[in-house]
Amino acid sequence: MDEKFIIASDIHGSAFWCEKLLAFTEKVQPTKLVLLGDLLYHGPRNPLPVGHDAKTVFELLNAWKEKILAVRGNCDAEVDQMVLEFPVLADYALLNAGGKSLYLTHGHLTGEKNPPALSKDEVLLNGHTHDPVHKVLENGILYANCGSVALPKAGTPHSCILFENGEFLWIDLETQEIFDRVTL
Ligand SMILES: [Mn+2]
Repeated sequence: MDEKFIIASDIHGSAFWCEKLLAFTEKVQPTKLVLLGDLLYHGPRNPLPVGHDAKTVFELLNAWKEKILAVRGNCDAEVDQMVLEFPVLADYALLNAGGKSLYLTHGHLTGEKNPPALSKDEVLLNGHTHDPVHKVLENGILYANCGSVALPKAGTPHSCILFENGEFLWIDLETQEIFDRVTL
């Protein structure tokens, strides 16, 4: 089982934090870089993130287009697809990871409080809340949130998930250290 995935979300146009994510991606060389939405815009509810530069972010991401699997966030618009060279407008995607099926979606359509109908060998993956957590939901499925690359919820690290050897590892993008983990 040597497949590796990086799962990240909510870059919100920060070139500074996008570069941190891509430096980690360069080091890990994953099979896929999964992006769970909110790529280029900060959105009216958020402050401007450090290093906000949407044009640089789309150029940085386009350099990784062959590796990227992306879904749409609530801040992502049709015009973004005109500059991004990989599909970004799907509401969800499925990815097989070590015999489990990952249901990938941003979180504003289906999430922890209104999960899609999934079976026990599926995992619900979200961004959107900027809160890096995992828990087993009432319906028995594992819910995991990769947190935000650029605008983490107060007290949480700038983060992404690394899937490796059947585990989700939460990575602090400032230090590249693991701060949480769960076995699938
Ligand atoms: Mn969002």
